[in-house]
Amino acid sequence: MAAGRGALIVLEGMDRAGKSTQSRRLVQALQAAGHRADLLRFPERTTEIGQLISAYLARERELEDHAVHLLFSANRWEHVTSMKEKLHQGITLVVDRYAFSGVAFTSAKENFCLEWCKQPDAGLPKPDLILFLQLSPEEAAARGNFGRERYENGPFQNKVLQSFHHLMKEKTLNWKTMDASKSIEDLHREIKTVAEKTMQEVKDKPLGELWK
Ligand code: T5A
Ligand code: NA
Repeated sequence: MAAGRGALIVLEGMDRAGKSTQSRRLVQALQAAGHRADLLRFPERTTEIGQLISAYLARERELEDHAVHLLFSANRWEHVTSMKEKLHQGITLVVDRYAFSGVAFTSAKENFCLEWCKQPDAGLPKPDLILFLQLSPEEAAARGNFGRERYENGPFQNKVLQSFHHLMKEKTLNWKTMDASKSIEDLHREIKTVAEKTMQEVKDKPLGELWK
């Protein structure tokens, strides 16, 4: 019997919730367990579009708010062909931030509605599982002060969280909220269990399209 497709697993959550730590840890553990798995992250700063985004986040250059939103989306679209190829080859993709960060961050700005923000990402590969790493602002602060990148301030982060909560109401998406205040190892074990269950469940199911 064919091994089936890989799963598309996304990690989202507030800043410093541990998305990058857990994404790396999950890919290592899946590979060690004999699964085929790859790590992706958005923004993917290595492409030309990614370098523009990175300079914007570092405050090295200014970009108009709509324009930068479309660049974040374009940075995902430029990876879609390779993502689909890998998924269909049976490789599970673990993605550190995706369209949900895109929508949550832009819609936290003045004069942006959720619907406008979602449109450019409609049709992207639909995640089979979205893990939302939940951490209180106090616990996040205990993991070190905010850096100097754009968006790293308390009031803006609160608006971002509200936008995430709106997005999580969508029942056609498989959101799972995880308690990110746990130790790295405890959280990892929970995430690995949920991920492997999802991989098993979706291997014979077609890949969906996001927000379509
Ligand atoms: N953005 C992004 C948009 O505006 N539009 C978009 O479309 C997209 C995709 C990108 C920025 O761009 C915005 C959102 C962001 O503002 P980034 O590069 O993803 O930013 O963000 P980073 O600053 O790299 O990452 P975060 O701040 O979000 O942190 P993580 O990845 O959640 O956390 P992590 O794993 O780096 O851990 C943070 C610290 O906590 C410790 C770690 O060791 C580390 O020191 N830690 C723990 N400590 C205790 N217990 C645990 N369980 C811990 N887990 C981690
Ligand atoms: Na990160």
